[in-house]
Amino acid sequence: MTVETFSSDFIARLRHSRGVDLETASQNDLYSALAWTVRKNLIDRWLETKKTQAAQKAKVVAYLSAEYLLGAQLNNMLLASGLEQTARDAMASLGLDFDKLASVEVEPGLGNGGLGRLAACFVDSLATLDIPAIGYGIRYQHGIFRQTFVDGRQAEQPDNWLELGSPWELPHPEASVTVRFGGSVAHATSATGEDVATWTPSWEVEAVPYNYLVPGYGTANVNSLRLWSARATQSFDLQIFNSGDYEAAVRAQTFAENISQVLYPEDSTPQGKELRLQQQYFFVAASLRDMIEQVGTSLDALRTLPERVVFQLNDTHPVIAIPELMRLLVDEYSVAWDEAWDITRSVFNYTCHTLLPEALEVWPVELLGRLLPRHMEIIFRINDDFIAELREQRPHDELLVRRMSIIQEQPLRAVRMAHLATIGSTKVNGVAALHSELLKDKVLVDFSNLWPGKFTNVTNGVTPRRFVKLANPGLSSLIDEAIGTGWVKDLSELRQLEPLAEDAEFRARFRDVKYANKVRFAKVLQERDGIEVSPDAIFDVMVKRLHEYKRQMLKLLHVVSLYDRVLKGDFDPTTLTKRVVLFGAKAAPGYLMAKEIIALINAVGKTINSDPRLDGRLRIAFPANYNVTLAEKLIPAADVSEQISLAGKEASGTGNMKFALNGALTIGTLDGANVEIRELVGEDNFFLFGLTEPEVEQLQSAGYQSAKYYESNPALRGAIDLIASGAFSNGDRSAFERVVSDLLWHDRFLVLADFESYIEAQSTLESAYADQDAWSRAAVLNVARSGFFSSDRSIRDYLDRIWHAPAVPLR
Ligand code: 9GP
Repeated sequence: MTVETFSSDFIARLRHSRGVDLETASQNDLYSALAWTVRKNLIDRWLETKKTQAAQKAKVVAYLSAEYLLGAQLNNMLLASGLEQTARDAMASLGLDFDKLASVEVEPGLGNGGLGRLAACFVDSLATLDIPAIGYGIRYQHGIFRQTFVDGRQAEQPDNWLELGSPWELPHPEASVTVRFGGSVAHATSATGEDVATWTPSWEVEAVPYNYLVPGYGTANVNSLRLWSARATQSFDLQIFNSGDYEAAVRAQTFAENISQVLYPEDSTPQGKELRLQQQYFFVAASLRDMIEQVGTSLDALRTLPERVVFQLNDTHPVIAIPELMRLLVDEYSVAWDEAWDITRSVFNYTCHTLLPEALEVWPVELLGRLLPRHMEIIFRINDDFIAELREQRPHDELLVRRMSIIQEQPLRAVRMAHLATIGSTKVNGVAALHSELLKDKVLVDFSNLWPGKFTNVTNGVTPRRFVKLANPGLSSLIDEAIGTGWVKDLSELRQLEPLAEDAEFRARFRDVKYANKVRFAKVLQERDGIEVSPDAIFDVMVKRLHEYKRQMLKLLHVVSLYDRVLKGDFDPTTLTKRVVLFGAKAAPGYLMAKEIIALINAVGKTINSDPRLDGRLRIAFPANYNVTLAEKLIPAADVSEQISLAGKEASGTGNMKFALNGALTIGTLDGANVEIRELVGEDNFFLFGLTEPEVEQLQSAGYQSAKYYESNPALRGAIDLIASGAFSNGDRSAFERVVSDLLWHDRFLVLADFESYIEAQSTLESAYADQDAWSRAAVLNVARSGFFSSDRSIRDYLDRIWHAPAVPLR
């Protein structure tokens, strides 16, 4: 496509679809026309992909995920279509500023954090590897909330990403699927003596599919992401409306459409919980129906399901799909129970993303039975069959039966979704080597004893397209020049950079790129948040969801202890290594302690940033509303990546991978994928500290007392006392009392136990940073040795170990 044809397509779009011309167009008109022009170049490929895959009856990977944290679309689409320069030149030829137009896009934030971003990386890699795949999810009207700070405290604003429409989606209301809820089940016996269940639901909702293009990189293949939006089946009840009760007439509509209103509604209230279960069933029911219709609903076709589709369950959120498929097969298509169960178990696989017991979902039997009565019956039957088999294999072990049952009896009768997922799947995987081991040895140990072959590991990965090629053009060009461009599709090629770590000139150029990225980020931060940071400081970065196990508190105590020592005259502030500690974190709206920690970080930042004694040598920068767009600017600028969760708590982490790939050095514990990062980049190029997982376990079972660490470590005591003294709250000693007393008397995540070791690692890091050339060498080695963390490699592992779905390249 030439610049001229791009420009004329763009103008035509503007006129014909937006009804404006260049003179009258708003920024949104221009952005939309630009997006449409780019999309046009992918549509033929998309249609061709669908046709080819259908003609070959190819096995499809159906990724079921309640979250996709996509990030901005325009640049990625341009990269995939190879039209970046054309689009830029075309806009310039029309007197338009491409970057300004691109900044109009509001990123679809349809995920909370790592899990949703992983799903987005995976669909990118599936498309790049030519694997027939479809991502199924929910088109939330409001994605993750927009975070603001009011007096340093988090406030949540709705995310109106669809306010001006999205040019990237293709709605297909004609392909809507009806999803039913509630009601009751009747049973009869068939002529052959089989139980026949008839579910009479009490309400229903329409699931409207919206397709998003997922173009592969360096291939013609374009896959789909299909997100479902809820719509009332009858927009209002005409009879009620005519009778004048307008409110009642629209109530049903609002009720139904609530389902796809908000990502993860607050689930601390019973109403919120129910809505979340509705969301889960809503999208999996629509997705299964959609998939089955593609395969065919005759008995013969249904029997081929295992050869035609594999469903990957992204965490427990979509696990209700297992009883749903059983219901479809048994109740709707009259497949015998045992055969249906064989089919079901062979098409599902489950990825577990956590080690925190509270993150493994359980649904009260009462709630699930009320919302999905037939599914509850099916779950009971699956459980009965499973327990009968278990009793045969492990007689006289009723404790084991109780532990493994899908139904927990205490403290509330509830369905353990992780057990249902494990029993109903062919393979269960963790997301990093350590995590998969802990899953086998602890979280699901009874199941791994019973079925050792069922458990496997697939270490997470990230897409190099978005997180290196697009986010870090400076580094990308340097790599291209050194080793060619093949790395973008085969990240293991980065290994070829290794010898260049010994090349002083290359190191200097690498350093220049990092510095330029820091300058670029400083500008972004100034414009976006009015925060000033100096590119001459170490950029010490901790960005991730705010959770106690991730230990933002540990990072903060490090800062406070430095400050405390300056206040006490322990050392001369001019000897401090210049450092900006950058935080980015959202707290779940109902997670009060996390919100307290955010307030404390901001309070500490406010005090130290304005203290002339520090002369700007130690600063905290905490931009609100950390999102994918900001990550793409921040990660390439980072010097230090903080991955400091308590060992045994972070399943994997994926930020850690993005930082290493962009040449930041990690300071971290032996947790999640840090273990593999350190192994690969080399222990000299990683700052390790902290207890190991077995040590954590030992300390906790011996009776951990955090106060002992407070008593025995003066630097730690100084930091905690300074917070407690009201130094960061205008003398108000009660302001952060909860945080302080929690650290002293509970400290579930052993912040105090790891403090000393963390401070030591930080001072090793500072000495290392002082030798900039040696630091650059380590940074180059981090890049060169992190190719393993490509999501392309993760997807290949899924294909080899779990999915066995061949690639279908387009001609
Ligand atoms: O907490 C994990 C994180 O460690 C991991 O990188 C990510 C993707 O696998 O999943 C997160 N888990 C969840 O968000 C909920 O289980």
